Amino acid sequence: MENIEKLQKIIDESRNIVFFGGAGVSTASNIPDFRSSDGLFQRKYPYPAETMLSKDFFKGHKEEFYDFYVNNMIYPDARPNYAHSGLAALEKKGKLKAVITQNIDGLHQEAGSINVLELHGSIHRNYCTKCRGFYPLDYVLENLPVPLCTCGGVVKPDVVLYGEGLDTDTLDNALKYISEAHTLIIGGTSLSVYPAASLVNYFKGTNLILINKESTAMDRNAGLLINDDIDKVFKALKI
Ligand code: CNA
Repeated sequence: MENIEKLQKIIDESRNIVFFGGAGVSTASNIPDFRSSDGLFQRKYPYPAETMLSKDFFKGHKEEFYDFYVNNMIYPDARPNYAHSGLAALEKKGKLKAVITQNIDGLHQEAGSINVLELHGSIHRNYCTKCRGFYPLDYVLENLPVPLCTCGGVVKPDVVLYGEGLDTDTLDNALKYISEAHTLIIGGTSLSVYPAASLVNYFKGTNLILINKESTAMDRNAGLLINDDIDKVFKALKI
């Protein structure tokens, strides 16, 4: 309980908070992460998950890609949890300036967050690889095994696949928010996917808070380290 009180005090006193998060933010919404003991990387498939979610695999095995992607990355029934709604409430109060996420599930926006920087894209945006026509998630789900555009081109999720680069404007924007933040809350991320994870090194503010179930490479830099469920932590806060 002592840690929650410390976190509450920091949040109460901060006016420029930035959140940097990952898949662990959504596990309480029943979306598995990659690296936990019950995460996606533990499941058995013909190829490793990183291969099946790569740019080259999409190019050469579209049907297998979509089968894996839809069955493992899309959870249409998932709803935001206390972490998502707490962060949205902090933004509404003017305390939180940005949510920077590696997640692609859109749950921060569903909870009401406005300034969400999606480093790895979103399952909710899909574009034709030929004419750049836009398609929502429903179109993809209704047009399997491989969704095609009306022009005949293949529709691709606006998700950063392994082997693809991140959007430079989103990266620059994220870097700006982190380097100007007074308080950085890092949560639900193994901090092992680059270049996204390296962004947290640009923080030069006062309070570095880390909320994660397992240890990470940043643990020793954290002013406040909470090894717990981020959903539970936000549920206990008064926002
Ligand atoms: P990861 O490498 O799977 O790490 C997740 C981390 O969260 C682990 O260290 C866990 O210990 C921790 N964790 C899990 N549940 C909780 C919880 N309830 N409270 C606190 N900590 C928890 O995931 P990262 O995000 O670090 O890796 C980046 C990948 C994962 C990105 O490319 C994402 O696109 C990708 N991903 C996203 C989603 C999603 O959008 N919801 C789901 C699965 C994977």
